[in-house]
Amino acid sequence: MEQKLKAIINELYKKSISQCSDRELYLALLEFTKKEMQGKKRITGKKKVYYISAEFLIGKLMANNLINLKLYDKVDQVLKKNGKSLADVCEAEPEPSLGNGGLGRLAACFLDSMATLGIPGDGIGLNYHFGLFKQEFKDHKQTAQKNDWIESRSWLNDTGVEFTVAFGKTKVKSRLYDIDVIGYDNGVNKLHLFDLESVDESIVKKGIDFNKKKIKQNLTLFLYPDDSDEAGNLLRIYQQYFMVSSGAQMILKDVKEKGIDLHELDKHVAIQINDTHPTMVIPELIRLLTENEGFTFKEAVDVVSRTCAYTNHTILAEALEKWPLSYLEKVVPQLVPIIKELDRLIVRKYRDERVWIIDNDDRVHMAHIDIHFGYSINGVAALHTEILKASELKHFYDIYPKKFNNKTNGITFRRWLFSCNHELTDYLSGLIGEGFMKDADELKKLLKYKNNKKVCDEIAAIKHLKKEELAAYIKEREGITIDTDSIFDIQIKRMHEYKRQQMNALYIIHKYLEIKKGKKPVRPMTFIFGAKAAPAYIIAQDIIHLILVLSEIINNDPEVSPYLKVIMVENYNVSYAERLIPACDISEQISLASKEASGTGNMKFMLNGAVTLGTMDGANVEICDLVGKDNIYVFGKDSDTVIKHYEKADYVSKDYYKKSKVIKEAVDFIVSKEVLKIGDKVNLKRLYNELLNKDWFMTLLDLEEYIKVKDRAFADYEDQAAWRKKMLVNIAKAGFFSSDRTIAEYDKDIWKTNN
Ligand code: 26Q
Repeated sequence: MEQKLKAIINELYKKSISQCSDRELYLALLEFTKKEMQGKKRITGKKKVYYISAEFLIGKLMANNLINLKLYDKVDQVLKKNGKSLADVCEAEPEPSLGNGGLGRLAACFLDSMATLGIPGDGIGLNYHFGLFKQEFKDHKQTAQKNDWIESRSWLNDTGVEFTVAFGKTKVKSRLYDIDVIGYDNGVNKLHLFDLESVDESIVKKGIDFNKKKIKQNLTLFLYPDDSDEAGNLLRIYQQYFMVSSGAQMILKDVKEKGIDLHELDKHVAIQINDTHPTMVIPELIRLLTENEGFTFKEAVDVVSRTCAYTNHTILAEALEKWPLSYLEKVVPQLVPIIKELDRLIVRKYRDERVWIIDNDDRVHMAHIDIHFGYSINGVAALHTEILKASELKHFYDIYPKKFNNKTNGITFRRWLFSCNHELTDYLSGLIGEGFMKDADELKKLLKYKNNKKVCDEIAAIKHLKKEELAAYIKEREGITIDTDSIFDIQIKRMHEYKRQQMNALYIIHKYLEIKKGKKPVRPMTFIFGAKAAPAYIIAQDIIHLILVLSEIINNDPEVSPYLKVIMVENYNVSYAERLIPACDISEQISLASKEASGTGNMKFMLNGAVTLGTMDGANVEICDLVGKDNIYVFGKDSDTVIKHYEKADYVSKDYYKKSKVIKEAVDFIVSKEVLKIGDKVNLKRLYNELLNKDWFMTLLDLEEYIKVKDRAFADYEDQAAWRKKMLVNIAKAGFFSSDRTIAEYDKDIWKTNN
């Protein structure tokens, strides 16, 4: 390995390793690693999975590819010998941002697990040149810049393969770029990213502004541009169709090249549809089979329905896509007759209008297409699937009980333990052997050390080390000093009202007011947030503003800052998560019960020895079942209660505000003189009014109990022996949340690639 790498470096730079910069070494390692992956076997089999998704939040790839090639330690040693650090070299990689959050990161974890388990499974997505925006803070507000991540040398391989995609009479060319996905100690699958041949980066002027109507130039520039107006929504549909048409053409080409009869498509292909964003793949396949392959409509519908499966990631009504028929007529007129025919099939069969595809307002319910014309519908955590069956998709469950199934999400331990926390990984290997690296369930072996003080202390020492590393990084990046003996309380996820970052902010205000009144915490507290808000989501911007203003006030108040620090990290992304998660003491998972389909950050924190503070929502329920009530802090109304409030429309936030002095004080502080001196009245007043008069996600409903339980968690932290035991139990029980387990379940129940 050493010779190969040196040869590449010599060829590129005519230098020795020690003379190279980290950036030069990164480019050399890129070439080396790509070659190594090319030398690995392509995973093949009778049946292949295509995981189609508008997002693949892959993060930086170097460290993970080396880990999966089992070359990380060797490369690390070679560089060390020459006075270099592999971790520093890996930093030189630009980070793609081809996703918003959980849904996109899940797709990336699944690719890793499919390759690791040797399941033939490729990803299909889009090659967004500027990804999701890069977040910058100015005047305590979020601004958006482009993330220009594609370099002349990158993980992308230009395949030269092209397809034509038609939007009615307008035709564009798509070009296929592939990224190799290497399994842990296994072969390679591929992530296929389609790009617009005629894309023009130069139409982006200031920030992320560009002409949304210039489809032939803009189609693959950004992930999810502003969808608040018609042009933005149309662009989303253009992107979705571009992705599915290219993908469908590629799949049919692959299958035909293998000499397979397309009538047997379902025996050779499973297409997993990641949320409704790729739903048009169903009518598109039907179109291709009938127009080009001589299928009757019925034959096409039958085989496609046996090939496609759908994963639901949300019950939020506003996130379930319903496109006006007129939009589809404008963008993809060729699909409209097919969608109408599919709707007619359903209308003929079922009188219940709630299951029709096209509603009375002529909106097309994308999920309904997936449910009727796919063979599997899965939720992403046990509670979520139960809610789908019992309420959100009940009418469909009544028709197709057998199609519904649960696949509780998971995370790849290669990234979320081995790569981001070498120290803990090495320690665990020394203690319980390396078996857990291939079989995550073996983490359970740790349980026998539950009452072993030495082991618990050693795990706590690793936590402290990771806190020191994070503190140094935050000092450098954000310019804020934090006390590494303080408790690190972390909430990192998309900014959304249902996730209730505002509730956490109200707790912080409450603590601030307590300190001002003379009630000092026994130990300093550090609150860290990381989140991007969708540019058009006004209240989410307001919450970011509040947190940034609080941070300014609190961190600069000499009376308070020794006890309290608030940090909102700039441009939170996968790499930042990899530093934050190993350093966390308390993991904030405080969504309104029933609203968080699963959560996956909760699993990453647990695996790294943080204790969850959460509601009985999403996968928190399963975490609670696994670790037991002593090892998690649960609060808040349960999902049944919340769902009933919505049904009866009887939640009035002002009642809670009036009833509780603590709540009133905290909420009023948002528009207090102190805050308005620094903050923007428009944002703060709007947020204040929202909480008081609407509070759709019931922040005030759970606030008092949140304060109580969070205070208890902080107090419990002082019994370090007991806390360390909780850490250990959390790590030991995290094996269930390996995405290898999740993917094995998808394969056994849905894809059946081994049949
Ligand atoms: C839809 C229509 C128009 C514009 C944007 C969107 C849109 C964009 C992104 C809708 C949804 C998303 C992202 C959703 C997401 O990340 N969901 C998360 O998926 C995770 C993986 O299953 C779960 O763990 C989380 O609970 C869920 O919130």
